[in-house]
Amino acid sequence: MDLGAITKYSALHAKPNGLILQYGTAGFRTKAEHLDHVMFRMGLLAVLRSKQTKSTIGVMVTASHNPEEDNGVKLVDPLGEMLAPSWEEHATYLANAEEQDMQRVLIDISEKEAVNLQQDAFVVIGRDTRPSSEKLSQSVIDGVTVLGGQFHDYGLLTTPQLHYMVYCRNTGGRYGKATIEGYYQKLSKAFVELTKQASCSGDEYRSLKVDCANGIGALKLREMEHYFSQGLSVQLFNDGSKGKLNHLCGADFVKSHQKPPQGMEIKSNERCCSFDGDADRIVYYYHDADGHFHLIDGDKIATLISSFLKELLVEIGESLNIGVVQTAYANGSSTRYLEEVMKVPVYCTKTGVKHLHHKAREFDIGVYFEANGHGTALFSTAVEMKIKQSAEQLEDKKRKAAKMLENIIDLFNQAAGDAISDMLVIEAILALKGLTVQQWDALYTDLPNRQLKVQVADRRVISTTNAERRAVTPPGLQEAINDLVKKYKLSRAFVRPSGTEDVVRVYAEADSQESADHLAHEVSLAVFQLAGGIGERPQPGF
Ligand code: 16G
Ligand code: MG
Repeated sequence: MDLGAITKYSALHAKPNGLILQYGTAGFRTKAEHLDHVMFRMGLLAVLRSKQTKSTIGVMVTASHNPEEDNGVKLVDPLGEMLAPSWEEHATYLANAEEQDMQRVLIDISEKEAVNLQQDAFVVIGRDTRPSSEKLSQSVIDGVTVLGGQFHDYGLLTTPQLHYMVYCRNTGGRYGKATIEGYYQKLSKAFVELTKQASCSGDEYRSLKVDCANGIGALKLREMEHYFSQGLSVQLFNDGSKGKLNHLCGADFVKSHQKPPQGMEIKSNERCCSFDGDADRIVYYYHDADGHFHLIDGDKIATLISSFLKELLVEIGESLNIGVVQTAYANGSSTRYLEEVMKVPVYCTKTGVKHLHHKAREFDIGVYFEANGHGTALFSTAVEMKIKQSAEQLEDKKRKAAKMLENIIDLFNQAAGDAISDMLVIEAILALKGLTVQQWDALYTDLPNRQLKVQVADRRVISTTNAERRAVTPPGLQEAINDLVKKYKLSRAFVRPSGTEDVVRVYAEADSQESADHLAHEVSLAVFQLAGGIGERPQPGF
């Protein structure tokens, strides 16, 4: 390590005094103007991680669904996964170090992790379309270079595309080619082959309106469109040509406001979907003939996908273990449908993609989705081999199912939840099964639910257990929630400190919207009283 050079360059990316940031569920995220030093330092850290793992590490510059003025950064581990927990701590430590402590902190991390500083390092970088992203990714590159790391700057990419690149590079090209072309070709080939097998290819199954949140998804989908146009025609809205990123549009807006994005005209029963600002989330929706809006969220996406996979396995005659992973936010109806009707085991983890991803790895086939639309399906290597063999050996009908499964495996981004890949999987399944969007929606009816936020002095006073479904502290809170829940039918409620905002989140569901709203309000009051609420007491009405 050339410590002199590090000190010199670090001063050019100086940390604002007193600023403390934490590497959270989504990396670092805050106003873009506060992030220059964090980017430089994450460039340094990526080099150390690369040396330690002897693998390519990714750095993605994005703040996903946050407003355009924000930005953020996430490191991607060798298999396309989120950064290991101990390195998240190093990231926080390094990002908050004062200038004069930089050398010591770097040495400290290197020693703790037994990093061989002589080892080569390689880092790949991607960024979203925010005005601040280009300059910030340059600061990452400065960090990489000053520690002697090699790099490849992919420029504009969706977050899942960067995960894909990292995964390809670390698996010697077996997973795919680590180029944008490679990504387009791999997914499109699988999609086109799959949809060729669909018997009903009427027009109603083959066009889709996509709200791109005025983000990177628009650019990438436009580039990719002609690769899969045989199987699907997409019409892009909020493509960034005029609107602001994530403003009144995108998956987060549609899911949390339960209404369509601005800038998209929807005729009744037309199939529509929204991506978020970095295209790792997707939700579907439509208007029925009476003009009512229907949201099809991550839970229903998981249901469609896992049911289809299960059907294919039955057809092939393989008894592989398949599991669905959700969080506490999953609608109770979805969990019941999966367990009781589909007979698929369901598991619950804490909020945050890394927890779901990790759990899903335990199964031959693990399908994971957060209700907000983050998710994918993971297939173990053994399953992939078995399916490929079956596709060669089995007789007619079974072979067809095995072929489909083989293409589906190729179509899912195994490195991360990916709006583009998920969209193509969903479109293929709908075409193969001849399902309309209404038929898909009718698999089960969501229980009415409500989410609220409560301001408290220190949200860390709330701790939870049982995958965030029970509050352990402050004392008395869980008992209060239990008593409130008893007052309503089919009800459930939980609270948790947000990992991305300074608030406590409240979730409630019940047999009617009125009951869900009441329950959520009453739970908010309990949080306010027992967990040190600040500002105005929560008011009823939404
Ligand atoms: C982050 C997580 C997302 C989670 C959300 C919860 C990733 C890539 N993103 O955006 O999975 O749903 O945080 O936010 O892990 P909250 O803690 O504020 O409710
Ligand atoms: Mg995102």
